Amino acid sequence: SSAVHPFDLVAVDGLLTEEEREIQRTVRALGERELRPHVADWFEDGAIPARELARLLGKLGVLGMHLEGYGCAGAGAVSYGLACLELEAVDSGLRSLVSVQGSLAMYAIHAYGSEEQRRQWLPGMAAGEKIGCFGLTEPDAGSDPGSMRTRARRDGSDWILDGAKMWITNASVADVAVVWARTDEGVRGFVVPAGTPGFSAPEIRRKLSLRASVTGELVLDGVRLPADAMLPGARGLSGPLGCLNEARFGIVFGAIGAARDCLETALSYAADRTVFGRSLASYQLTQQKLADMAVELDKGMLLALRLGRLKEEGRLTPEQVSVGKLNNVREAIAIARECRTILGANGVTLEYPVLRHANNLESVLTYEGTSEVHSLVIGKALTGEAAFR
Ligand code: TGC
Ligand code: FAD
Repeated sequence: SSAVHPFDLVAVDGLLTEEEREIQRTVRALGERELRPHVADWFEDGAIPARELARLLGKLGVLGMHLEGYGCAGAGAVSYGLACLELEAVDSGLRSLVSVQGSLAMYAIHAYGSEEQRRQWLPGMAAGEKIGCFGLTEPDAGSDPGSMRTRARRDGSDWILDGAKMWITNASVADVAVVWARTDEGVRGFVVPAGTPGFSAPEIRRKLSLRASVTGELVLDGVRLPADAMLPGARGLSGPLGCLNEARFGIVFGAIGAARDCLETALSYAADRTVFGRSLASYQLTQQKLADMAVELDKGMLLALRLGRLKEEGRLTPEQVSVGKLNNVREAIAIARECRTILGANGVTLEYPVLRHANNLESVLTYEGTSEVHSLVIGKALTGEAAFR
């Protein structure tokens, strides 16, 4: 037929280099071949083969792919974003695995770690042999990480950590946790190997969202660490928040992947489905939904690419990342829900990806800064007034 892909409406491809298109094609092909056939089962079972997946993604080269050295690919920001987009087109849980590994755990060690810490952890994490997690949120401190209670105190030259982290992606499968704790000198980061006495990571079950992703708690009960477990380069809340900028950037692209997958599914379903004697796609009401969704998808993609180019120029600000995260996740979840209506009853099953994406996006709306937090960041930028507290 003469139908065009939504991205072709604004010729998105013309904004990508040949190398970027190649990376996107490679990740998409791997996703279709190795991940999509299993993802509904992983979601339904609430379990993923995390180690195998980490190795597969490590071979693909997407773990810490935007970092330099230590076995990392050193790719550009847009290439990294496109990899996130293609993984999240399969499932937000897979993009989460990559975000937490590369943009949070590895980035923290890369940006703030000592040379020894980088050499010890990064090559294995880039290869997917070692899994990392990032513990900032606590049971009583999510949007306001400054109110964290987890504490690290000195005992001679050692550190002793006490506290609890909650809602931590990859917690129970991690080999290493980057844990943020309050100290006499402000918030500091610690590299905690999973086997350390006093450290445990029970899994959180019964999620209705992001079921193809491992989530857990981190319990720190008198965890003794040597002096060199602390990340020397991070002081204060700007340490963890600096990592969040990286992961949020990946989500700006990733959310577009989930939305694209929903819209592609709805377009093909509407073309094939006959209602009242004609194709569902031929009705004006359906076309209005499809047109509105395609317009929002394209606007979100253009925004992601603009932020990607700014990041490549080293000019991307946290407020700009908030604009992208707020808009693209909010529009992606709206698209997923609208696509669900087009699929009728078929939309509520795991035979189609749309409600799985919509459910996943509930987590994406909340983690990495809720939509309300990003609204307030933008509000502060616009008015100069901080309204967080
Ligand atoms: P505020 O006083 O504004 O700032 C404290 C210090 O931090 C600096 N800062 C930043 N630095 C880098 N990047 C940013 N985006 C930054 N935002 C602030 C700031 O300059 C200051 O530095 P300094 O040197 O003066 O001390 O902080 P606040 O306490 O008022 O809070 C601001 C707020 C609410 C925006 C912030 O706390 C926030 O972003 N809250 C949301 C927390 C969040 O996003 N948590 C996510 C946890 S990780 C996660 O969800 C992983 S899921 C991943 C997956 O599975 O894919
Ligand atoms: P709260 O902060 O209690 O917020 C509750 C509601 O209040 C929200 O709607 C919020 O927007 C609103 N609110 C908060 N402050 C204000 C305000 N000032 N004005 C108006 N409204 C406000 N964290 C990690 O550290 N590492 C991880 O790997 C990780 N993975 C996650 C995986 C999943 C599946 C999920 C669901 C969460 C994960 N998180 C992780 C935690 C996530 O970052 C937090 O859930 C998030 O930051 C929000 O914190 P909270 O849940 O405590 O909600």
